[in-house]
Amino acid sequence: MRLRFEHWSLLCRGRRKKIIALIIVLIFLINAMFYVAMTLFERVHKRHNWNGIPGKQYDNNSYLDKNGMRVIVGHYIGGSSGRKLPEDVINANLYSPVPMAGEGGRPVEIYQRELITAKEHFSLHYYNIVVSDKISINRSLPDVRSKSCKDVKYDIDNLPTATVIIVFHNEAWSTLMRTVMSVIRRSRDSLVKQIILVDDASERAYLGKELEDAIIDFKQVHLLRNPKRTGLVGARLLGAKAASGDVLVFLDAHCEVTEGWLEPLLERAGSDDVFVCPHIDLISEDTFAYTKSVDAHWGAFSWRLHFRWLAPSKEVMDAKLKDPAKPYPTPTMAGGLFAVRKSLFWRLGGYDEGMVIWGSENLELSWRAWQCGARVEITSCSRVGHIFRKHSPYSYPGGVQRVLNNNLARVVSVWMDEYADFFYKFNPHVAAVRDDRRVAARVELRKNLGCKSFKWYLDNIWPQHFFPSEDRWFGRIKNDLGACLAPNASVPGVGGAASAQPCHPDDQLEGLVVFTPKGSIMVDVGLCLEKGNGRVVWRFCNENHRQYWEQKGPRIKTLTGLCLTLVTNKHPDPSGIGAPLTTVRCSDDPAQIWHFERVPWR
Ligand code: UD2
Ligand code: MN
Repeated sequence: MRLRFEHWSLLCRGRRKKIIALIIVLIFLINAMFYVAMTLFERVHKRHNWNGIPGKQYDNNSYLDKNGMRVIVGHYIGGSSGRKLPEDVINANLYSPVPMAGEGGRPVEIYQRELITAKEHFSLHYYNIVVSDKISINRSLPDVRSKSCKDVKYDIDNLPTATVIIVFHNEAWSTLMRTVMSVIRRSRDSLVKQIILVDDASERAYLGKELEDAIIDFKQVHLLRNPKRTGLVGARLLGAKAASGDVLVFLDAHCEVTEGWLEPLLERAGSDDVFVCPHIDLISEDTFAYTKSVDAHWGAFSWRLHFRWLAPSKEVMDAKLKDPAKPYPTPTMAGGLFAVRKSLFWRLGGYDEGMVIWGSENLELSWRAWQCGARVEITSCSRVGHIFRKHSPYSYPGGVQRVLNNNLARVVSVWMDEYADFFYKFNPHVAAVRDDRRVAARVELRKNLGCKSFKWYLDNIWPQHFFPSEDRWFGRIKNDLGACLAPNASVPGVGGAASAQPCHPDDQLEGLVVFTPKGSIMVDVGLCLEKGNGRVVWRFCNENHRQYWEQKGPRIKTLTGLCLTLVTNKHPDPSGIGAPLTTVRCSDDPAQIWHFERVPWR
């Protein structure tokens, strides 16, 4: 019996070993299968999500607004000019269209093996040149106009003619030619008198004879060469001087116009003293997909004069609802895409030739238009796609900051009156290059044209503005515990839950707020303090009663009498920095006591 048992247990041990071995083999197999599956998944995933290239993520320079529109913050963002690449690469035109790629404005995917080249060449233009080179310069695009726009009938025979002006510096061959071909394909011949390309002293070989050969068959296309690099203002002026059409239509060199784009521009520009802009849609810098941008937006600017897209006034939104095809006013234009009667362009002084390379000329033109009796408008019926980039790819002779600050100082000194003092006070690096003698001719122009004041412009054209003014309180609102009322510094311009922030010195705009006579507590780019459900938030100002506050002694109250309070329990910082804001019944709690420290704004 005993013997038998030992036998049995021996037998069992042998079997157990086999089972254990089998389990180990199984685990190994499952692991191997899992690994293979993961690798395959990753490969497929990578092909669909091209995430290795700078500019893919949204950051402080672009964000998704409440309508899901990607808002690009329009100011200079540095970047290298791609000069590290070998000369033969920089000068090569690798356009080689793949059938159907990007047709209908669809995104283009590239193969894994092309990713490295795309990454390496990205800084040449700050868009995906490998994708652009695969898309035909004659690709089709969707017609994204609303029905009411498609229904408009134009009196074609009586429309003025256009000269389309496209300036470029070191642009890619395929994007430049796609811009030109889209204009040729999607405009009535009778309406386009000329297409003038102005080469702003490009250095790329493919923009020489190769470009000349590409346009030789199109008699209406003319190529002018700027003998010396001036920047876009000088180049556009060169084009405008050669224009024979009635209306000048300016485009950037990486645009694609869509069906019916020209008629609404010509009709409006021909009938009034107006600079009229198309509705700008988005061409992705990664995939070149054409995406419709949000239906209503207008152009404005921040305290530091960076261009921003914002939601239009309620009045404009209501008018748009009634008649979506009607052009609507905008405080400023983005700069690149607009139409204007040639006679009006010159009568108002063309462009400020002292503005070089890039930047601020869009503000200058917009303010000049409005202050001197003309208008700036957007028409949703003209849809043009543009590649918005995160970085500027070119060189800035003389230094980026010098160029940008010089341009800014010119526009500020000529047009902003007392608001120039506000700007210079908080932007000493621009004030340092200010030289009002150099803008004497533009000041003279302003006088001769009998233009209105900047205050008139803000009060009448952009009454929703968030700048300080004579009747608005401006300064720092500091809690008794030590922290300040300001939007969260890491998400500028987008709002979100409000919390107490570190206080800043007097000369830093980040810590300053405007308190209007109506009761809005507002900060840069039009964010207002709003009583949310429970927590207080920063939201785009919308004249809702939740955005009105009253100062009662050292307390800030809602219209229903609740007190603005720091939630300090469980909060580690004794000054309250980082503590959320809420509204509760008023008490003696120091978390409800605020000090109003006025800061002179000029
Ligand atoms: C926006 C405008 C742009 C201009 C700029 C401010 C849109 C869609 N674009 O920036 O037109 O108003 O704000 O200055 O509204 N270029 C030259 N020479 C140079 C530099 C640029 O010819 O030295 C050309 C360039 O090739 C392009 C155009 O100027 O065709 C505008 O430059 P951008 O595309 O870099 O400007 P963007 O769109 O960032
Ligand atoms: Mn552009």
